[in-house]
Amino acid sequence: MICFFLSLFAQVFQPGWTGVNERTFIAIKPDGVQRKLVGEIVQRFEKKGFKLVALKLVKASEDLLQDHYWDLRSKPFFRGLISYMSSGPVVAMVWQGLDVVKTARKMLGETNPAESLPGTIRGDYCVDVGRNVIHGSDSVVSAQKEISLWFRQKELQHWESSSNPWIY
Ligand code: DAT
Ligand code: MG
Repeated sequence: MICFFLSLFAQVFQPGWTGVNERTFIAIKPDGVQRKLVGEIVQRFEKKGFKLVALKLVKASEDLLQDHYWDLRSKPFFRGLISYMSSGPVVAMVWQGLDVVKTARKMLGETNPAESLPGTIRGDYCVDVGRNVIHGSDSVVSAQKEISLWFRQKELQHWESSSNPWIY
């Protein structure tokens, strides 16, 4: 048990994953791609001041999606969710910055678009919980798990953003 908490602590507080180096996994779902929302959504994260670390257009396998949504496997909507998420390409991304996990969730809005405020992505661009256009990690631990599921280490770019001194 102690080992588990030590390894969890080490995972969450490893130097590359906190403060301005915090990372989150964001995916524009197949409906977001079909509805031509990719540019608009990427722009929101860029303009906010977060740094793009990885981006790819992928058709996710059912195996990957089952791992990704493992916590929801007993929900009645699970099959529908997997089939919707595998129905077309998804834009998978990693964004980095101070408090990016929490802030990105605010930018997304609530799970149900009807409860999402105007100004949020789900509040502005969708109406149905089953077609809510975007995914964002709900914690730093989930972000680490999701980034490692969707990306290989070498796909994560290390680069200095020239706007850093104007953001921090
Ligand atoms: P979120 O995507 O806000 O983290 P979640 O992790 O609870 O929400 O659920 C994952 C996705 O599953 C969600 O984005 C849309 C779908 N979903 C959740 N609740 C649903 C419901 N009641 N009916 C249909 N789909 C649902
Ligand atoms: Mg979730």
